[in-house]
Amino acid sequence: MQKTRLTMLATLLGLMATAARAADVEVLDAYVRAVPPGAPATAAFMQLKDNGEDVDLVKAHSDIAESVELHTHIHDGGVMRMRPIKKLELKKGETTVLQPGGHHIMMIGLKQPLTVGEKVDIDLEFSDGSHQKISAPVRKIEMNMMGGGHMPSHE
Ligand SMILES: [Cu+2]
Repeated sequence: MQKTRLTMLATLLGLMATAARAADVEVLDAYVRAVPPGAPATAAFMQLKDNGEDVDLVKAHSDIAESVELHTHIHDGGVMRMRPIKKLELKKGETTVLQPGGHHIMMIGLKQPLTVGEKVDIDLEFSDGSHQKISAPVRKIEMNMMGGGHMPSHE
């Protein structure tokens, strides 16, 4: 390939990045928890690596659920409870982990059964208005890590 071409491309990309300033978030190891048929809700987990400036994850959308919320867990008198959060702050250069027992994307009112291995489309919306579409496979999660194996409850 010609060097001038590469230089031009690099310049162009540089200009675009400066102009748009869209969130530069790398989504790693995304997956959706497999749930039994008829289960009312599930959750999506992933790692969000912020390669750009500080930005917040403010919303998530998916066609498989009636509503999608950002949640976190808190300890409340020895009980783990889920709480909706308005945003998930991502820091420049850092990786924020969404995992069982921690931050997660809650999908409430499932419209269809989830089959292990099936891909679920999720649209992530950031505080700068940009969106990122991801495709997360449905995966079985062993729930014994939380001691007792019961699902954390909403209040
Ligand atoms: Cu939740």
